[in-house]
Amino acid sequence: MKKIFWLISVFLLVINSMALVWAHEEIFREHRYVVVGYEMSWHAAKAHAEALDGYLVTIGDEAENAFVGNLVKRSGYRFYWIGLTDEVEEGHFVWVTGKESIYTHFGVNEPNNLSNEDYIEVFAEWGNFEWNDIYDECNRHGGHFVPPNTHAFVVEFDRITTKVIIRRKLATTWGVIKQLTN
Ligand code: MFB
Ligand code: CA
Repeated sequence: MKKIFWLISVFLLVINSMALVWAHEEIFREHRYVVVGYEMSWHAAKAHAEALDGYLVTIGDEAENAFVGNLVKRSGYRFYWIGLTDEVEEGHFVWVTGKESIYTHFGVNEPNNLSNEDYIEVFAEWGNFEWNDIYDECNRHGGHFVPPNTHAFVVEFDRITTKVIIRRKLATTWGVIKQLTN
Protein backbone atom coordinates (compact mmCIF):
# COMPACT_ATOMS: atom_id res chain seq x y z
CA MET A 1 0.00 0.00 0.00
CA LYS A 2 2.81 2.41 0.97
CA LYS A 3 4.62 1.69 -2.31
CA ILE A 4 1.54 2.80 -4.28
CA PHE A 5 1.37 6.08 -2.36
CA TRP A 6 5.06 6.73 -3.05
CA LEU A 7 4.61 6.02 -6.77
CA ILE A 8 1.56 8.31 -6.99
CA SER A 9 3.34 11.08 -5.09
CA VAL A 10 6.46 10.97 -7.25
CA PHE A 11 4.27 10.93 -10.37
CA LEU A 12 2.34 13.99 -9.13
CA LEU A 13 5.58 15.81 -8.34
CA VAL A 14 6.98 15.17 -11.81
CA ILE A 15 3.76 16.25 -13.54
CA ASN A 16 3.48 19.32 -11.33
CA SER A 17 7.07 20.36 -12.01
CA MET A 18 6.57 19.82 -15.73
CA ALA A 19 3.39 21.90 -15.51
CA LEU A 20 5.56 24.69 -14.06
CA VAL A 21 7.73 24.45 -17.16
CA TRP A 22 4.84 24.28 -19.59
CA ALA A 23 2.99 27.32 -18.25
CA HIS A 24 4.63 29.87 -20.57
CA GLU A 25 8.07 29.52 -19.07
CA GLU A 26 11.50 28.35 -20.12
CA ILE A 27 15.08 28.27 -18.90
CA PHE A 28 17.75 30.30 -20.71
CA ARG A 29 21.38 30.61 -19.61
CA GLU A 30 20.61 29.12 -16.17
CA HIS A 31 17.77 31.55 -15.48
CA ARG A 32 14.03 30.78 -15.52
CA TYR A 33 11.67 33.17 -17.37
CA VAL A 34 7.90 33.12 -16.73
CA VAL A 35 5.34 34.99 -18.85
CA VAL A 36 2.55 36.29 -16.60
CA GLY A 37 -0.61 37.20 -18.50
CA TYR A 38 -2.28 39.35 -15.85
CA GLU A 39 -2.72 42.96 -17.04
CA MET A 40 -1.31 45.35 -14.49
CA SER A 41 0.75 48.51 -14.27
CA TRP A 42 4.53 48.42 -14.46
CA HIS A 43 4.82 49.04 -10.69
CA ALA A 44 2.26 46.32 -9.88
CA ALA A 45 4.08 43.89 -12.21
CA LYS A 46 7.42 44.76 -10.54
CA ALA A 47 5.92 44.10 -7.08
CA HIS A 48 4.32 40.84 -8.29
CA ALA A 49 7.62 39.60 -9.71
CA GLU A 50 9.43 40.38 -6.44
CA ALA A 51 6.68 38.69 -4.42
CA LEU A 52 7.46 35.53 -6.44
CA ASP A 53 11.16 35.80 -5.43
CA GLY A 54 11.96 36.94 -8.97
CA TYR A 55 12.26 40.29 -10.72
CA LEU A 56 10.84 42.03 -13.78
CA VAL A 57 13.01 40.69 -16.59
CA THR A 58 16.32 42.39 -17.33
CA ILE A 59 17.78 42.06 -20.84
CA GLY A 60 21.53 42.16 -21.39
CA ASP A 61 21.99 41.35 -25.06
CA GLU A 62 20.37 40.58 -28.40
CA ALA A 63 20.09 36.84 -27.73
CA GLU A 64 18.26 37.36 -24.44
CA ASN A 65 15.98 39.95 -26.05
CA ALA A 66 15.08 37.51 -28.83
CA PHE A 67 14.58 34.63 -26.37
CA VAL A 68 12.21 36.67 -24.16
CA GLY A 69 10.34 38.14 -27.14
CA ASN A 70 9.77 34.75 -28.73
CA LEU A 71 8.65 33.27 -25.41
CA VAL A 72 6.02 36.02 -25.02
CA LYS A 73 4.99 35.73 -28.67
CA ARG A 74 4.48 31.96 -28.31
CA SER A 75 2.43 32.69 -25.19
CA GLY A 76 0.03 34.74 -27.34
CA TYR A 77 0.56 38.24 -25.94
CA ARG A 78 1.21 41.45 -27.89
CA PHE A 79 3.01 43.67 -25.36
CA TYR A 80 5.01 43.03 -22.20
CA TRP A 81 6.73 44.98 -19.45
CA ILE A 82 10.47 44.62 -18.86
CA GLY A 83 12.29 45.83 -15.76
CA LEU A 84 13.71 49.05 -17.19
CA THR A 85 12.81 52.61 -16.18
CA ASP A 86 14.09 56.20 -16.14
CA GLU A 87 11.57 57.30 -13.51
CA VAL A 88 14.34 58.63 -11.23
CA GLU A 89 16.29 60.60 -13.83
CA GLU A 90 14.79 61.31 -17.24
CA GLY A 91 16.88 59.66 -19.96
CA HIS A 92 18.95 57.65 -17.48
CA PHE A 93 17.58 54.10 -17.79
CA VAL A 94 18.32 51.58 -15.04
CA TRP A 95 17.20 48.00 -14.49
CA VAL A 96 15.09 47.00 -11.49
CA THR A 97 18.13 45.03 -10.29
CA GLY A 98 20.06 48.31 -10.08
CA LYS A 99 22.28 47.42 -13.06
CA GLU A 100 23.04 50.18 -15.53
CA SER A 101 21.28 49.73 -18.89
CA ILE A 102 24.14 49.16 -21.36
CA TYR A 103 22.45 47.05 -24.04
CA THR A 104 19.25 48.68 -25.35
CA HIS A 105 16.88 47.82 -28.19
CA PHE A 106 14.61 50.80 -28.60
CA GLY A 107 12.40 51.21 -31.64
CA VAL A 108 12.98 54.00 -34.17
CA ASN A 109 12.55 57.46 -32.49
CA GLU A 110 12.30 55.76 -29.07
CA PRO A 111 12.57 56.49 -26.22
CA ASN A 112 10.65 59.71 -26.93
CA ASN A 113 9.19 60.34 -23.46
CA LEU A 114 5.93 61.28 -25.10
CA SER A 115 3.85 62.95 -22.31
CA ASN A 116 6.35 61.73 -19.71
CA GLU A 117 6.88 58.03 -20.40
CA ASP A 118 9.22 56.31 -17.97
CA TYR A 119 8.56 52.57 -18.23
CA ILE A 120 9.63 50.15 -20.92
CA GLU A 121 7.33 47.79 -22.74
CA VAL A 122 8.19 45.59 -25.69
CA PHE A 123 6.12 44.85 -28.78
CA ALA A 124 5.92 41.07 -29.20
CA GLU A 125 3.82 41.06 -32.32
CA TRP A 126 6.12 42.53 -34.95
CA GLY A 127 9.70 43.46 -35.76
CA ASN A 128 12.40 42.09 -33.56
CA PHE A 129 11.04 43.01 -30.17
CA GLU A 130 11.79 46.72 -30.09
CA TRP A 131 11.44 48.64 -26.85
CA ASN A 132 9.16 51.62 -26.24
CA ASP A 133 8.87 53.97 -23.29
CA ILE A 134 5.28 54.41 -22.11
CA TYR A 135 3.49 55.69 -19.01
CA ASP A 136 2.63 53.30 -16.22
CA GLU A 137 -0.65 51.91 -17.52
CA CYS A 138 -0.77 48.60 -19.31
CA ASN A 139 -3.88 49.30 -21.34
CA ARG A 140 -3.01 52.65 -22.90
CA HIS A 141 -0.80 53.36 -25.87
CA GLY A 142 -0.70 57.06 -26.57
CA GLY A 143 -4.39 57.61 -25.98
CA HIS A 144 -5.83 54.48 -27.56
CA PHE A 145 -6.39 51.34 -25.52
CA VAL A 146 -4.98 47.93 -26.43
CA PRO A 147 -7.47 45.06 -26.47
CA PRO A 148 -7.80 43.08 -23.21
CA ASN A 149 -5.55 40.07 -22.52
CA THR A 150 -2.80 41.35 -24.77
CA HIS A 151 -0.41 42.89 -22.23
CA ALA A 152 1.80 40.59 -20.15
CA PHE A 153 4.98 40.87 -18.12
CA VAL A 154 7.98 38.59 -17.75
CA VAL A 155 9.41 37.44 -14.42
CA GLU A 156 13.04 36.37 -14.37
CA PHE A 157 14.35 33.98 -11.72
CA ASP A 158 17.92 33.14 -10.86
CA ARG A 159 18.44 29.35 -11.02
CA ILE A 160 18.33 29.10 -7.19
CA THR A 161 14.60 29.96 -7.23
CA THR A 162 13.91 26.83 -9.27
CA LYS A 163 15.37 24.71 -6.46
CA VAL A 164 13.21 26.63 -3.98
CA ILE A 165 10.12 25.82 -6.03
CA ILE A 166 11.03 22.13 -6.23
CA ARG A 167 11.93 22.03 -2.52
CA ARG A 168 8.51 23.53 -1.74
CA LYS A 169 6.81 20.94 -3.95
CA LEU A 170 8.73 18.12 -2.29
CA ALA A 171 7.61 19.42 1.12
CA THR A 172 4.00 19.55 -0.07
CA THR A 173 4.21 16.07 -1.54
CA TRP A 174 5.89 14.74 1.60
CA GLY A 175 3.08 16.28 3.62
CA VAL A 176 0.53 14.50 1.44
CA ILE A 177 2.37 11.18 1.78
CA LYS A 178 2.54 11.50 5.57
CA GLN A 179 -1.17 12.23 5.74
CA LEU A 180 -2.05 9.31 3.46
CA THR A 181 0.15 6.81 5.27
CA ASN A 182 -0.80 7.69 8.86
C1 MFB B 1 4.43 56.43 -29.93
C2 MFB B 1 5.18 55.92 -28.69
C3 MFB B 1 4.35 56.16 -27.48
C4 MFB B 1 2.99 55.52 -27.64
C5 MFB B 1 2.34 55.98 -28.95
C6 MFB B 1 1.04 55.28 -29.21
O1 MFB B 1 5.22 56.15 -31.06
O2 MFB B 1 6.41 56.58 -28.53
O3 MFB B 1 5.04 55.64 -26.37
O4 MFB B 1 3.16 54.12 -27.65
O5 MFB B 1 3.20 55.72 -30.05
C7 MFB B 1 4.71 56.76 -32.25
CA1 CA C 1 7.48 56.14 -26.35
